[in-house]
Amino acid sequence: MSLRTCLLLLCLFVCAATRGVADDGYRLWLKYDLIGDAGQRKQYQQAAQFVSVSGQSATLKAAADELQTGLSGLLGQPVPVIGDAKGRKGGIILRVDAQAPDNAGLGEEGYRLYDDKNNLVITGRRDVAVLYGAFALLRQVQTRQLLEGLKISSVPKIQRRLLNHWDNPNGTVERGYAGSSIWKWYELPEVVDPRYRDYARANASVGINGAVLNNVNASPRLLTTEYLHKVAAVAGVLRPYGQRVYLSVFWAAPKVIGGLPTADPLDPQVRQWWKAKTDEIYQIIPDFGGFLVKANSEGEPGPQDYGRNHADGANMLAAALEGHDGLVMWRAFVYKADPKGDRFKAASAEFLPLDGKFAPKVLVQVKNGPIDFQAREPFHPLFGAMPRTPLVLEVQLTQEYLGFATHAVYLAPLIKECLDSDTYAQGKGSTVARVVDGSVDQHAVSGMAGVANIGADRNWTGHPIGQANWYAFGRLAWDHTLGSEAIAAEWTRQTLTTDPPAVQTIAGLLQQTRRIYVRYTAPLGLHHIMGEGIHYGPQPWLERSARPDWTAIYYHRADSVGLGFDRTATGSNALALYKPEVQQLWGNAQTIAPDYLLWFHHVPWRQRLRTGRTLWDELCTRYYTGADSVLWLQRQWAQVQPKVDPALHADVTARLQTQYKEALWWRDACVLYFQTYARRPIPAPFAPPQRTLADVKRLVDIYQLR
Ligand code: GCW
Repeated sequence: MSLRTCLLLLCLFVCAATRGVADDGYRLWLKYDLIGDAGQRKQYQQAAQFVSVSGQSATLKAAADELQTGLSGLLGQPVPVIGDAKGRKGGIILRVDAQAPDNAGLGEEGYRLYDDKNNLVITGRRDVAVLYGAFALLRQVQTRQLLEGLKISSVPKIQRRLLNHWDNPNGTVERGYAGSSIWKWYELPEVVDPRYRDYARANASVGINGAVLNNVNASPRLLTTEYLHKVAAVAGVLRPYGQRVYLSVFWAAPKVIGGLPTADPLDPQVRQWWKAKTDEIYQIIPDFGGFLVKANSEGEPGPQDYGRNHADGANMLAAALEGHDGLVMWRAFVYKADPKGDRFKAASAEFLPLDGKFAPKVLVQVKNGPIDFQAREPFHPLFGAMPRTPLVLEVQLTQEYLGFATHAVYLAPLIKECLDSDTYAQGKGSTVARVVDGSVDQHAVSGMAGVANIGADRNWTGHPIGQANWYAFGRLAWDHTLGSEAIAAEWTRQTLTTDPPAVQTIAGLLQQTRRIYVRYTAPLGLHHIMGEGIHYGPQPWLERSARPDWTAIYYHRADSVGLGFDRTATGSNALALYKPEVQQLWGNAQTIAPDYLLWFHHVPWRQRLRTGRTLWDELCTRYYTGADSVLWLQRQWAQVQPKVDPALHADVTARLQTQYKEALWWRDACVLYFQTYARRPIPAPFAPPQRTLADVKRLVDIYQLR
């Protein structure tokens, strides 16, 4: 960028900042607004007088550009990008150095930032590491950390840190609540929306290094030559930012687009078709990341259609990838309709026998919990139970069961709860995080996937707070030891305000949002009691559906005696899938943490819990206090009003109003419905709902109308 353009940009930034132009959220956490405090600004100005970069790669250019744009915006001074610093001081030096002994432990992507007394140095063994370091430096400035004496070294704990888009070729997004897909397939490859680059910048800034572009309920279209060229155009934008593209594959593609009579993974023609298709992909997209597969799940075709198993299918794709640097991520989200069974155990039944049978290029991708992205789930029993198979942790950032883009739910606490759970696979400390990063079983590959909450809405995620979930996913995939409230504070400082008390208030409220959501929707371990199909609003009365395990009564098992799914030895015994230590933790209704109680026990309404209340009273208490807590969220949010952009503040305020209204639906629907079994009054000090169960049913059943 020339000095003139730089000055022009600067002028635009300053004007925007001083005129108070409404923040439409497009810039996410990469705002780079001028630092208001002149004294503070000066300190940074002295340390960032230029950016020096030797080397020409697109990635280094992206790093230098980002520093230039970011720092000139933040500091209100031109920040020229120069070649060799030639002994100059007071700048930022980008240095790729694979030989430096201090860089030895950094791997491909790890970076170091340090103050060498003359300049700030960003170094790593590869260009992409320097790019991550550049974003880390910008984060330091945006969060107002001191640069003097800076010394940071950071290496990702997980290798494949991927967003999974559930985007369809027609532009819709399955379970997407932020508008249509950002991928404009009909316009590609000729028209390349500049937005793709901003997407790539955002991903890189939090360390995300790949994206599965299409829905796991996959269209075969993406594998056609025509579409591969479109995919290549997106890959071209993502590449300088260290991201590779991946595709979800439709299992029956050899039939649908290959014209073969079968998609049997052991059929030589089918194998040949995939091999040729994979070779073609790598010709068009040389750094293609690999395949994600949903097979024999929820009606999708798969190897079982031909009497084969998941390993046969996955290994066939792995064979097709031989000679290429790509992986297969085979999803474990499978469950057969069985009215007598327990869906909790379904994936284990199919996958445990296959441990050790997968080819080295295969990872099995497992959702955080055994059912389906509920507001709270125990960790999936496959974690720690398949030592010979690398497992990818899949979490959902789009809020399918968590209030769409209407409810404020910051998900880092949910993700952390899973990551920090101890599987006891190799004794104490074998957390899900350590199973996934490969350290428990010494796997060479590792991955974590977040189902994206991104759409074409101007602010990307619909709910402004949803941006924090994209952010937190990347940060946790890079380093699962980070704390969720610390991440919230970091995001807030870059996105909403740097005012310390306001940051504290916002991070504090974010940290509570998921707990609050659980309390007014599904407290004490209730799960899957939401609206049928749409997965929005309460529908605990749902007793008939296309499959029994899509109803609500299958899961809550309310009767005149009590509530909850007995998964101990007297019930489905799903608990036996866990190691003895975990069984001990959850096996006893008296000692289990109340948050997990009804996941594992059918508890009498009058039984007294650890909290001192009976089950019924505790249930009501949680529904009522949960809904009340939304008012607390509103008050906390109101407090920070002077410190946050007015348009953005108003948007969140309005969404919090909807959230409260719907929290009351949930509360009233659930207490009134469960009361028909418990036959107990709503305990003091709570007032019984003013409406009847029929009233609330009418209200929420509207959402079931097509
Ligand atoms: O939770 C279910 C969703 C489906 C989704 C499926 C999956 C993509 O309701 O919409 O399909 O999970 O994860 O495969």
